[in-house]
Amino acid sequence: MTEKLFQPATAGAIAADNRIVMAPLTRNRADNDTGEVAQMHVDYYRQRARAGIIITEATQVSPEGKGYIQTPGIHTEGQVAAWRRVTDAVHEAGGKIVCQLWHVGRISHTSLQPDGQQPVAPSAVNAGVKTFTKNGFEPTSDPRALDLEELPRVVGDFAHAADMALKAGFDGVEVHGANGYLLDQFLKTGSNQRTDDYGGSVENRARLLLEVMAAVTDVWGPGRVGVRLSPFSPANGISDENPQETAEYVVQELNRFKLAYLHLVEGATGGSRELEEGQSIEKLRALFDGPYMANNGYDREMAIEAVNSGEADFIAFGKPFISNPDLVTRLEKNAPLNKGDSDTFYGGGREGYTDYPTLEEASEEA
Ligand code: 8OZ
Repeated sequence: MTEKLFQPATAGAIAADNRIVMAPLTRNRADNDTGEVAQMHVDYYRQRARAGIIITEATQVSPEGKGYIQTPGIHTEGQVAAWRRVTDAVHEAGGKIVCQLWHVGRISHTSLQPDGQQPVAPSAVNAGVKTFTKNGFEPTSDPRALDLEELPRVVGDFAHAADMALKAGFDGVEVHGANGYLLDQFLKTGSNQRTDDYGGSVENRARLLLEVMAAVTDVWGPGRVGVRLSPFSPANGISDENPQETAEYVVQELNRFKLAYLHLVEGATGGSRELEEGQSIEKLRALFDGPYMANNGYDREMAIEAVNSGEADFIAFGKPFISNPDLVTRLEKNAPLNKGDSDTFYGGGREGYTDYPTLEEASEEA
């Protein structure tokens, strides 16, 4: 019998051939000056088109939203034309692809910002982490707090990027509300010390995210917008006094947008799945009306079980998709997986990017 994981399903208006999703993966191979993707990106995503849905690597919505070298953007005509080649290739191969819309907030460096300005954040509090610049790993620069009057412009940047993603031929967009970037910085108490309508209560801390969701769903309509959150992750220096309460409020509010899916990083991003007392993914999932996409450390068995039991509708795999272009086939056949080389995860060229063998290629070599 074919497990449910390998059967078609819909994420809102997005019809997927199976429930295996390629998670968003930052790979730092775009042109650093233009933020455009290249031919190797076309090949990389095409190779992975058997995923039910591909979520692109995090893609900045504006020059200010950039926080690492060589990450792509989706705010210029050139970037749209470059991404169009990717979406065409994935569609020709029978796949679906959504663009992850990203603003890094304080996780940046002056050398990556327009005119060498300070990165922006809810409050002028350094995350105390590192980012990668042309000089390698460097501490994040001290951010400045966004003025209240600037927030509509930030929402507008997300709306503009959403519109550009539509023009680039994507099947939808995912708002990056996770991992300690701008929208998460607003959500969580450790990074948000504002005393205006965007800080303090959970209603206020969630306001920017919800305004962004409203603006982006206005562009795309129902069933084409997803959101990724990491309620319990300490990624990028994030902390919250009551993460369960924060997430419960947000998830309930998200129901009004008729989203394609809710995507949660379960536990610490790329790390432990363990939660603390009082923290519950099941409770969050139960509060959400639409499809649920689970992520973080799933293997084949866990994924099959989570989908069979109805705990999750989709499972997003990250690292396994880096080293296994044909991950869906390998999971179907319960075949062994290639190991990934972490030295080539971030930056570089085709090595460790488009040269991992499929099962078929591996057997030809043998
Ligand atoms: C790894 C390195 C740089 C950025 C995330 C966009 O964690 C990222 C990211 C991951 O969401």
